[in-house]
This record gives sequence, structure tokens and C-alpha cells, in this order.
Amino acid sequence: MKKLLLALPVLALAGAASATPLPNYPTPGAVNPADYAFTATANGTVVAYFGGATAGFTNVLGLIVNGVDVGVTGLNNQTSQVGESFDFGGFTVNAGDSLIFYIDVLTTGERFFSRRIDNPDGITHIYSAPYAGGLIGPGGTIPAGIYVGFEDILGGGDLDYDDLRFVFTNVGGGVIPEPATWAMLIAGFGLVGFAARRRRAAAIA
Ligand SMILES: [Ca+2]
Ligand SMILES: [Ca+2]
Repeated sequence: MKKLLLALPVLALAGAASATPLPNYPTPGAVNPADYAFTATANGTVVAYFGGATAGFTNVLGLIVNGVDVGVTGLNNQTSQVGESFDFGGFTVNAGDSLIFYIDVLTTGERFFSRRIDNPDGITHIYSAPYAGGLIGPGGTIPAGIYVGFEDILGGGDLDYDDLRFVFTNVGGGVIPEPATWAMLIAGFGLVGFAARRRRAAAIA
């Protein structure tokens, strides 16, 4: 009984902490300089959870696997409820498959992709970050996964990257490191190796 009483406040805290809001793009009004690449983490379906919209346009979500459009779109932002899920018609992927998400803007006939190079205006149209899960909507609870927020206007509009918001499960990857970041990483490893050699040399001496 004593143990149970102690556990209850902990559970209550855990419940409150898990209902975390979706990530927000940190610098609205500025083009997201990042580019993204996603892959499937396991064999099975990729499930999208609708996280809400601030879009006046009507949009639906689609998926391209290994360069081929799955051909099923869903989660219309004007009719879907927060927490509602969509598994792209039950399409199954294999671990490591390349995934590109897109939105079809039915109002304008434009399509914007999670990968920058595919976009008609050549700018990034998503902001993505890991999501801890727990947001409860009328359509269900959004689990932990990869958050993706879309900007749905050609040229980026207000660049708030929250016009269509989704969380995906069975998805890994994220920001592609810039060449400068790679250079810094390699330089960093080099320094670590240099320091280790110096320590070894000092120990011998
Ligand atoms: Ca916007
Ligand atoms: Ca918006």
C-alpha cells in the first residue's frame, strides 16, 4: 500500500510530461536551411498521425518509397482530426527503404516534398524533429515518432512550417549534415586522434 501511494504521484507526473506539444519551427519567417532524408526503420507500415493544420488551402499527404509513389493519399487537413492516423493504404516498407513525404495542395495544384531538390521553388518545405509522443486529440493519441511540419505556399509564404503537421512512426533519419558539418566532424575526429597520440607519446616518454 505504501509503495502504491508513492508510485501514484510519479505516474501522474509521467502522464503530464508525456503529453508534450509538437515541435515548433524555431525561426519562422526565415527559410529552413536544412535538408532532410528519411528511411524506414523496420519492415511494416509507415503510419502518419495528423497533428493539426493552420492552412487555408486544402492539402492531402502522400508517400514515395524508393522513388516510387505509393499512390494513396490521405489526412485531408480540412476534414481530419488531430490524432487521426493513416497508413498509406497498408503499404508495407522494408527497413532502410528511402521515404519521401509530400503534400498535394489541392487548392493550387502544387506538390511539395520533404526533400528540398524535388520542390518546384527549390527551397525546403518542411521542418522536422523527433517527437516524444503523448498529444491527445479528438482523433486519438499521437505516439512518439518523427515530426514533420509542412509549409504549403510556393516560395515559402510566411515560412512558419506548421501549415500541415504530422508525426510518423517507423521512420528514421532527419537532417542531412551540410558539407561544412562533415568537415567539422572529420576535423573533430582528427583532433581526438591527435590528442590520443600525444597522450600515448607522453606516457612512453
Ligand atoms: Ca505557412
Ligand atoms: Ca502556418
